[in-house]
Amino acid sequence: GHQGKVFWLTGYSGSGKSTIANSFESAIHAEGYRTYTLDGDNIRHGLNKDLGFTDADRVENIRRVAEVAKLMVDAGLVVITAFISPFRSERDFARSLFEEGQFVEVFVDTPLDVCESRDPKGLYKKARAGQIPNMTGINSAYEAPLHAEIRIDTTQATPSESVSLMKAKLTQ
Ligand code: GGZ
Repeated sequence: GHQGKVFWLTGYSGSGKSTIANSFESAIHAEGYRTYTLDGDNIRHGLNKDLGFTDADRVENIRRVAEVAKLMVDAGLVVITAFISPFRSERDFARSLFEEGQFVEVFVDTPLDVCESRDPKGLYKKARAGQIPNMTGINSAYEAPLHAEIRIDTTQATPSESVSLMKAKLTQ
C-alpha cells in the first residue's frame, strides 16, 4: 500500500485551510489513497472538548493532534491536519514525531486582512469589538513558519493549484 504521511496545514482562521484540506483529500482519495482529515470539527468536539483558546490550551490541542496524527500515519494513512497551530515550537514538536519526508508543513499564507474580511463566523468582528479575548491575529499570536515545505496564498493560487503543489509531495 501507500506510505503514511502527514500534511500539516497552518494559518489564520479564514485562511482557507479546510477548503484546501478537503480538496486535497477528495483528489487523492479518488486515486486510491487512504486518508483522514483532522480538524476542529472532529477533534475539538470530542478528544479535545476540554480545551479552549488560551495559549496553554492551544499548545495541548496541537500536542494531542500531533500524537493522533502519528498513530494514523503509522497505520498507513495520509493524514491532513487543519488547525491554526499558531506556535512554531508545537509545529516543530509535531514534525519531530515523524521520519524525514513524512511531515509536510503547508503554510496557508493568506493575508490577515483578507481572512478578516472573509470572517465566516464573525469571530474577527467580535474580537475587534472586545468580545473575544484571544483571537489569533487580533489579540493572540501567530508565528509564521520559517521552513514550510509548501506556501499557499489563497489570493494568488486556486484550490486546484494548491492541490497540485501538495500532490507533488505525496510521491517524494
Ligand atoms: C482563533 C477561534 C477562536 C479564537 C474560536 N482564535 O475559522 P474557524 O473558527 O472554523 O477555525 C477557528 C478554530 C481554531 O481552532 P484550532 O483548533 O485550529 O486552533 S489552535 O490550532 O490555535 O488550537 C475558529 C474557531 O476555532 N475559534 N475561537 N479565539 N480561532
